[in-house]
Amino acid sequence: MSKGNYYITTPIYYPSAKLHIGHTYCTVATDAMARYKRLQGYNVCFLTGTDEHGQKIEDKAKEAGCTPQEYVDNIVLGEGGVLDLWKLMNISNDRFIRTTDDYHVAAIQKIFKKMYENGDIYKGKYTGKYCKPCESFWTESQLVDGKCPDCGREVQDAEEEAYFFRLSKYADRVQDLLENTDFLEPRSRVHEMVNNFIKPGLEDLCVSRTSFSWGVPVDFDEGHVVYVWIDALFNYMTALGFCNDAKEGLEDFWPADVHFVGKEIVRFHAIIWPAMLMSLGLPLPKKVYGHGWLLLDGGKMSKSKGNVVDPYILAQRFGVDALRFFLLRSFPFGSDGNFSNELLISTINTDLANDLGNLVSRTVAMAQKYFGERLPAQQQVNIEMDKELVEMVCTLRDKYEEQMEKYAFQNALAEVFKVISRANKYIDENAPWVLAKDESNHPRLAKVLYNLLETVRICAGLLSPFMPATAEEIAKRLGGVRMDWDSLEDFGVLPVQVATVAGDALFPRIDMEKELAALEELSKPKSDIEIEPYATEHVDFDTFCKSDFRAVKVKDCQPVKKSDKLLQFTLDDGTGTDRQILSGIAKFYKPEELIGKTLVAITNLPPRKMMGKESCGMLISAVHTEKGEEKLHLLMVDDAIPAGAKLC
Ligand code: ME8
Repeated sequence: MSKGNYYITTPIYYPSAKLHIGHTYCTVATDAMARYKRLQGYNVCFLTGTDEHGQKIEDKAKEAGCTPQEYVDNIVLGEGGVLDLWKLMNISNDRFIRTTDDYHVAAIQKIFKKMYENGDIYKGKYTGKYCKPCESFWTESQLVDGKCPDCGREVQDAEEEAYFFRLSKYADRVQDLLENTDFLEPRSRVHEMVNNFIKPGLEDLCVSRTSFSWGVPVDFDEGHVVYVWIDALFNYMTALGFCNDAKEGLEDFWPADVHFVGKEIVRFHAIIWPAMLMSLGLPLPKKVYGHGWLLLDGGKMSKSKGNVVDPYILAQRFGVDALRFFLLRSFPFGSDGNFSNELLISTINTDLANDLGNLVSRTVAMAQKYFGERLPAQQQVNIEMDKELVEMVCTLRDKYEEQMEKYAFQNALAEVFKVISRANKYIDENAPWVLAKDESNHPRLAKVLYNLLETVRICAGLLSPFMPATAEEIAKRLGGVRMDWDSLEDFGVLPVQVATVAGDALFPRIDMEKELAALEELSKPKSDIEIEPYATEHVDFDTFCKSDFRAVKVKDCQPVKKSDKLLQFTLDDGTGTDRQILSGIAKFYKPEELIGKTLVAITNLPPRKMMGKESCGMLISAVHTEKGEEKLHLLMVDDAIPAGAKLC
């Protein structure tokens, strides 16, 4: 019987670049919590997704020479993208939302209109500062040394007609919510919100933009797109069918039990989100938990700083469960933690190879060696020296639960590992190898091994939210035993004649020095010159032949107004009619250098609009990175080749 419904969410990620270990951290934590709640018997809905609108994405797509939709599709669905990463990390989300999903876009338009109609959104003029990377507006007084208070980067002046949300109207209610309830945790984040944002005076929030178009259009005022945070925050409800019929579950799962969010986005979740829900008269989520950051060399990981850690490499070298475990075992969830390869390897060696791995292999190996496949039925009853271990195991589930309910993953795991250490000590105290020598001690030996196997069962069950594949493997080695929640409080669930199955070491010990050297080698660029990885997927010959490559001669080349990336080419393609192609290569060439050159173009791509101009094809260039800098050379061919010659 279900204990009830439980709704948990991660932030939805910006697919502006590949995700790194910092993003993985939050998703793994949410997954562990979701699995724990399922283990307890709740009917869980775990939502994650991607937040795909905004200027940052529009800019990135332009840079990459594709549409924003193509750009996000590649990062979300492409090889090594967001979905692949969550699959690799064994993330058990029940739903995945993309803010470009039609149902979400239509729902956001309805929500925006509702707030406009109830008077909480009004039209005004926006003047202030805008941080492009964070997609955040700031007032002068909120800046720190004139820079963005979140990321410390330069901000730009911005002025435009815009819609505003009456955030100020909800200041008192939000302050009361934060100060007088457990809505926001850890508690330290409450003081930060109240002192830094509410007490200085909460201003109305600018909630539409006209300077870019990659967003949800305001359907009653052309040219405006909805501010990306409004679009993003409501994902938690549209994914359950709020303002749409495509999804369902609102009645079962709203209000959410908890939103896990990184500390820099607590402001959006603990002030703006409840205020908007209040405006619509909707129930508030029960909790927002602001976790800390994984730091590298004391700073936040970011693509622009070049200090991101690749979860694919770590998972491939150390295993998915080891990586999941490390993330939640090593850092208190509510605070920042310093990531290092040394810490990762030493955690795996100490906790997983030495403590857990050893306990499992020694216990199973001894059971097999002394008794074969099954323990004998004849076993001594527990004696005084078993008491401490058995008591620790019997009370473990409660202690673990107490910590898990506080999202104190590190402490919950510490409780389990106290028991694992105690069990290893119990082996030494009882010296089964000595008991084995004398047949009359075999009932005692069987009891010792039973106690150990039962300890392993309960520990593995409680570790299952963190290391699901490992827990499953351990269950197999204990003869496919039960590890449901009720059974994790009961010592003695294993059948007396438990059947064991031998296997390889769960976590082989890692040679720290060798591994650090290997990781160092992997992180070095191979040479000054880096080339794109080769495609691994074959393209069939007929498909390839459909691409129409032609020699084209540059008749004219001009910069495109308001774009520092695009050049506009007028080309002779041998047909007698000029062909226009736009190419994002202004950084690499001056227009006049190219006039008269013979280039190669693919000519049968569908025409595309860029900066309002049509582009009919694409020029082919060679690209590589040199000393970290992107280089590009247009493919130029012999001028003797006539315009229109087909390349095949
Ligand atoms: O903020 N350590 O998306 P995002 C820990 N789209 N957590 C980290 C981290 C690190 N080094 N780096 C990033 C957004 N994160 C919005 C959310 S929700 C309605 C919209 C966490 O992809 C970060 O703190 O920039 C945030 O919680 C999450 O990854 C997504 O970040």
